[in-house]
Amino acid sequence: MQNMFSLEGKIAWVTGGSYGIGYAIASGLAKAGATIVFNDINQELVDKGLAAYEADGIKAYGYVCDVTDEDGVNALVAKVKEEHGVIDILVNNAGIIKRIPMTEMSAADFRKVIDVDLNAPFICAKAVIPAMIEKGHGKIINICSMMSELGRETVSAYAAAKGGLKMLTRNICSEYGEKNIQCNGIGPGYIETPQTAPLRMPQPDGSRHPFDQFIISKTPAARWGKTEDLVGPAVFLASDASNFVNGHILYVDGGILAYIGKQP
Ligand code: NAP
Ligand code: GCO
Repeated sequence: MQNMFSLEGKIAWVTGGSYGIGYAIASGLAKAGATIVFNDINQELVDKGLAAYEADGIKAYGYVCDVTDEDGVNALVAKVKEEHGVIDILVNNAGIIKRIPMTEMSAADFRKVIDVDLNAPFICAKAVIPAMIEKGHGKIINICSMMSELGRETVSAYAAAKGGLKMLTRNICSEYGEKNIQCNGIGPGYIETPQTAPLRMPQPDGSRHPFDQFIISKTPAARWGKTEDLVGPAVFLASDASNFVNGHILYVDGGILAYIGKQP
């Protein structure tokens, strides 16, 4: 049974894996046996990631690459193939959010979020699929969001991108499933990372941020998620254990999407 979840001999590329969810997922894939490749937009962040992986006893290989740059992505994939081999597992994790009321959001800001959160997963998947086809197998995991299903104030661009990412996931499944490529999504709930830090900032009087209290009331688990909560689902979707799971978005949200919320 354990072999089913083994990633021995596999090369996994986690985009934006210097910290946060990407770092946790990459660390988990490494502990399951994968060779980890990650990228970030500048050498300083790559070095920060390399130091963190080393401190955790994980041998990872870092590359400077902006996932929105198609030439840079193609160059990274070619360099990884030359230095390590064909990428077996792609985790499209890199992402940004801009919390701005839609009528106050510039088209440039909207486009930037779409570029990183939707166009880039397309670019990265397009770059790795040909070699996966040649090799006879591949795993693509897109980090979606509860905003792939729900909206809320100030996140119009992010929700549009993550909703699109859900459908890109289903389309890659549809187009390449017969080539033994499984493309699934992970939809994290509200996770404690730098991206959500502003939503958890304690109030001047020391009380919890209103949004923090809101999420606690909306989550059956009555807590924010931790990045470690995503590791098991990621290893499952990266491994042979999920070879007949395709086009699925696995929500790791503590039950938020199933729950109307605690009465105030
Ligand atoms: P995070 O802490 O902001 O980390 C995002 C990572 O992506 C960082 O390493 C960041 O590097 C990198 N990145 C951003 N733009 C990039 C680009 N153009 N090229 C390469 N790397 C880039 O976010 P997180 O909370 O870990 O979230 C990771 C993923 O999970 C995102 O897709 C996010 O939308 C999704 N998600 C998060 C939550 C949550 O509650 N935290 C819930 C659901 C889904 P820089 O420092 O250089 O920007
Ligand atoms: C927000 C949060 C969410 C989380 C996540 C939820 O502002 O509502 O940042 O978008 O990041 O995507 O699944």
